[in-house]
Amino acid sequence: MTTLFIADLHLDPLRPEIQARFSGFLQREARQARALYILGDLFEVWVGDDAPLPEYRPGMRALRELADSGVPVYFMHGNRDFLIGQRFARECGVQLLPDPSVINLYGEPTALLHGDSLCTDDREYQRFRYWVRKPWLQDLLLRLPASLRWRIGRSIRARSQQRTRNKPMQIMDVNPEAVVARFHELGVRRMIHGHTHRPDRHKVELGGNATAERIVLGDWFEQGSVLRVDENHCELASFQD
Ligand SMILES: [Mn+2]
Repeated sequence: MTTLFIADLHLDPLRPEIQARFSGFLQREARQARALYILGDLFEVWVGDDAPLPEYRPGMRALRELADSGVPVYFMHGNRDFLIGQRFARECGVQLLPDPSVINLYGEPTALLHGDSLCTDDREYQRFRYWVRKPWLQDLLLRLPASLRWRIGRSIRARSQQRTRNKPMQIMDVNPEAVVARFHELGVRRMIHGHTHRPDRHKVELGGNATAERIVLGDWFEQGSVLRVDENHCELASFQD
């Protein structure tokens, strides 16, 4: 049986076609899977488990149905939906995974990350990440009225879109030294992440004669993107509905 990895769907009321693609994926391919891992940025904006947009509900229901059908579903925070918490996990039947996590994937220790922690050249973003990942700051945010949180969430998104447009592509990608350091730190030879929206499989030199593989999942803006892994195969694929 196949284990599936997806990331960066960026579900948003403005893009109903992604919602449809996601529901179809959960109702068909994912039903046959051994497990599904969602490596962050499932939602474009998430301001707290008490205040999902009504448009997010069908996706949440489809996740719950998948989990109820017996497929384990794991969720890791992205930089957009880092405020997802235990209530969401309970409601959708998913298990929250810390970033990074190392899993045993058919005998191969494999690191899972959202990927933003590897983009160390983007100092401005790393400062932002440092603060918003603080539990005390998140608690504080979650105590604000939901309407205010939505205002903050939307303005952060608008600012980040504006900054992203002005940044060189290189700065937005992973830093090669940060990648090698993370491989050593986690003691693995395979890493799977999303975030950069540059689906690819990279061979990484770890020094000595050691090599590793870094697999980058794609976003779902124009198509679905999924990594399928079983005992013998590892396939990074995109699909239309
Ligand atoms: Mn991201």
